Order: sequence, then structure tokens, then C-alpha cells
Amino acid sequence: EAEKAKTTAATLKDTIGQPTIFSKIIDKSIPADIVYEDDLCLAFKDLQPTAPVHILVIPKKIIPGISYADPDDQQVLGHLLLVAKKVAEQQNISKDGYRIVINNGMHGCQSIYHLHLHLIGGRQLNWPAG
Ligand code: D5M
Repeated sequence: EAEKAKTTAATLKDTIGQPTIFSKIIDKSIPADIVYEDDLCLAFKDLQPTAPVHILVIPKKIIPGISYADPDDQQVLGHLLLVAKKVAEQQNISKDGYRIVINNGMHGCQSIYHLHLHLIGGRQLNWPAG
């Protein structure tokens, strides 16, 4: 187990900051169901939705995760939240409510190391999260 964790940590160290599948969505070399785009960010439908509305909002800049954000990222981070709010309105889930989630690192179940906000709604969600 300890060896496995060490290998995972080493692999992660080599891949952090490298382009991920989300870079290919940003440069349009792979398709995605894009619902919003501007100079700083992109929002598209999650391939494995956990609710009727499940959209990812990502910065175009590679920030591997929220734990890698620095003070220079303040504006883009705020922008992502405002875009998520706007997309929620577009998707008609604003009135009934929704959830915005950022998974971070191993315990947070982050699987893609390009920062992303999950916008989830369209049904009654459960709390606390698992
Ligand atoms: O969430 C990563 C999320 O990214 C997960 O819900 C699946 C989704 N995903 C993975 N590949 C794609 C593509 N190509 N399009 C759309 N959505 C995708 P995490 O927070 O890292 O666990």
C-alpha cells in the first residue's frame, strides 16, 4: 500500500502542470458539448453526469487544481464562480438550487488535474457528500 501510494505520488508529480484531456477540449481537438465560452474559461457537459444537469466549468489557463492556485489567479477564480452561476441560470436550475463542487487531490477524488468546477442540479441532491 505504501509503495502504491509512493508510485501514485511520483506519477502525479510528473503529470502536474501537463496538458490533460481538458486542454484538448479547450483547443477543440476533441469534441465536447460546450454550453459557454469566453476568453478565460469554458463550460461543457460532463461525460458521466450524476444529475440531469452536470456541467464542468474550467479555466483556459492550466491550473492543476485549487491547491495549485496562486494569488495571481484571483480574478479567474472569481470569474469561474460567476460563470457557473450564469450557466445555472441558462440551464434553468437557478430557481430550485444547485451545487458547485471542486474536488481536490486524492482524498477529494480529483481525477483530472486541470481545475474544474462541477455545476450539478436538476434534482434534489443529498447532503452530506460521501
Ligand atoms: O471530475 C472529472 C470529471 O470529468 C468526471 O465527472 C468525468 C468528466 N470527464 C472526463 N473526461 C471528460 C470529457 N472528455 N468530457 C466531459 N467530461 C469529462 P473529477 O472532479 O476530476 O473527479
